Amino acid sequence: MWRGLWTLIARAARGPISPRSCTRQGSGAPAPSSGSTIFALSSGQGRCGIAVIRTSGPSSAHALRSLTAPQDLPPARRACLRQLSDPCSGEPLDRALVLWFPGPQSFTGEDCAEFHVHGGPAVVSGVLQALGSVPGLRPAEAGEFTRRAFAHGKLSLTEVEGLADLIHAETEAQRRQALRQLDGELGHLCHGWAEILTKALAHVEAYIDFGEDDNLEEGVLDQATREVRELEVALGAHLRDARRGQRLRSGAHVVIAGPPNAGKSSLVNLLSRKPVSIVSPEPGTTRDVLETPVDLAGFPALLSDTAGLREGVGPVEQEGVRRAQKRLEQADLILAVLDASDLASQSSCNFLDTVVIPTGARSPNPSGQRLLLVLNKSDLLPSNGPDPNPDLPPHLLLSCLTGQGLDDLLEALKKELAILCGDPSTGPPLLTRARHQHHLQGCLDALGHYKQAKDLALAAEALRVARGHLARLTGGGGTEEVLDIIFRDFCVGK
Ligand SMILES: Nc1nc2c(ncn2[C@@H]2O[C@H](COP(=O)(O)OP(=O)(O)O)[C@@H](O)[C@H]2O)c(=O)[nH]1
Ligand SMILES: [Mg+2]
Repeated sequence: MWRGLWTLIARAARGPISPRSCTRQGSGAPAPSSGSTIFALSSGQGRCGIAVIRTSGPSSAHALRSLTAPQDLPPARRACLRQLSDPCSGEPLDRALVLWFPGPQSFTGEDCAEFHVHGGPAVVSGVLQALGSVPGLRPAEAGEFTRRAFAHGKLSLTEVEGLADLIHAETEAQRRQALRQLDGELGHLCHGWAEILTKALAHVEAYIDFGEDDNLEEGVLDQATREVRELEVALGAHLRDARRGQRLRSGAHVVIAGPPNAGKSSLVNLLSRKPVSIVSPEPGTTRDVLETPVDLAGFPALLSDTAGLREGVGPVEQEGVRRAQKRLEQADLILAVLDASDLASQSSCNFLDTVVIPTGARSPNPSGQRLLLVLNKSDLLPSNGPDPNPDLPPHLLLSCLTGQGLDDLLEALKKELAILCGDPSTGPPLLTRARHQHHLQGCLDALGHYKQAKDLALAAEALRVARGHLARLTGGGGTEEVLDIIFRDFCVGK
């Protein structure tokens, strides 16, 4: 290969993204406020066995010495039992474990100290007050520890988002996804893509500078175009999956629908394990859409109970039916409920014809709306007989009254939700935020401009724009505004 090409690769790499360095430099973050040392309670509020208070900044060592005088600093990263006392009055505060993390080997990259104190409110407030009296220390703002970690290149932006998601994770699937993102999987993927773009850019620039030169290896430009095309395919596949990651982060929309009295509200209460909806033998009880967040077989879901779908009712119930239909259109997964002992009724047949059959039970389309058909009140059917409804689309038998069939339903829901949300244990890294989707789409659009570019200068510029989007996804060149939005998710002490 032409020797000068590597020089060009190096030159291209000095552009807006440096594939390896941008995760570790967090160039968009504010410079860590030099001089100030922050402190906060990092464990939850309220009475507890042990509470963790930590500091970060250059005065951490001084703070640790002041509260544990006359003893000196403990060895780095080793827990030591120390008497804590107020540096001004000498008043004993607690006997606590203390830890000393000299920078840069700490969470924030700065000197850090941790005080593992007894969790009573008086102990915690006494230690916080004592820290406040040490010169150079001030209380931390929400998310400030993480922001400093980002500013010192300890975490990339996608890892910061993973950490925020981990703190807020409520279901097993959310926890798995957040941990993967915290481990930097999405960031690594973006860096791999950025490296491909850097190489393609170097090839194009080589052609601009030395196109006429006989020494330039043949097909340099073709190779760049081939790489861009492959990247387009990879980005396109990820973007098609983008809704999955967002569902995993904010919950899939699961809408329970069916004719009146089929047991929809009973099913909502059974799945959410709380009395969300009124259950009554009187048809038309539920009118407004009732929504409740639930953990469904380890996946987050927003479960909606809706009015029974029927015609010829009064204006209030009619409005309920209209709202139910609207919610059905927005559903990721429809749980269609019918009364197994009343399948021949007009309302059951209508529901089958207008909702179940058109949507297609267990639709094979992985990105479209999904549907599970549930025949409730199986306890009213003759026991141990053959399935009384072999002609219906695939369905599950359930009794909300006895709980029979619930395990099978949860298993089916797990499969459906794994398709809708992506499997965080095995699948490719997911795009969990609109921000990720925006930058990948921007990158893809720029690659489109590359292909259409009439001259090589424009083509090179398109590659630089594409690379800029990948850089911003992981935090290089991020604006203050974006960073503020992301760090707002954190609590004080994180
Ligand atoms: N036998 C039997 N009755 C049920 C079952 N599920 C619900 N019901 C009853 O059916 C009636 C209507 O239930 P509800 O949940 O309010 O139905 P909705 O109108 O579809 O929301 C109530 O009297 C429930 O107690 C079931 O599995 N078996
Ligand atoms: Mg109801």
